Amino acid sequence: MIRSRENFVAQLVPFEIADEPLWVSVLSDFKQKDTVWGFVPGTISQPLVLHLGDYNLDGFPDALVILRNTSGSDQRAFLLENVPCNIPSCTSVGRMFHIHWDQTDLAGIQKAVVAAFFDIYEDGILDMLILSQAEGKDDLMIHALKNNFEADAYFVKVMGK
Ligand SMILES: [Ca+2]
Ligand SMILES: [Ca+2]
Repeated sequence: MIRSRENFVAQLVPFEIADEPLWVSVLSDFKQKDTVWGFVPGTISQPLVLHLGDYNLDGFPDALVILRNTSGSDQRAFLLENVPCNIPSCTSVGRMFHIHWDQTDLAGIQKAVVAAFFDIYEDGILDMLILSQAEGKDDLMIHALKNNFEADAYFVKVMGK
């Protein structure tokens, strides 16, 4: 049975926390100097995805997302840091996302299509994996970026038998 996309999204929401759905804007500033970025419209084969992970170990989940330059064809991965709310729309939840525009390693990867957190050296600090697709090529390229964040924290890995 083929379901419509709207139905599929509705089924992913298990319950409402209020009588009316509560929507809070936690990301509103998409402007980098004179350039405006926006989410890449999702498709069935490549849906719009936020990959979550606490890259700076402050206890709040951050996110990686692919954004497209609204006035050009540039498409890049951006790191969204979970920070205290400083805009009126998110005061009820206290947190918001701030886009790291100055992340030069991510900015150097053109035509990014997927970005996710992954702990490459298994040291407890999340690194990043980015897939990009060069113009006119079918094959994807994978980029691994090591997170230089130095955490003053201990990391314990527990493995089951
Ligand atoms: Ca965090
Ligand atoms: Ca790591």
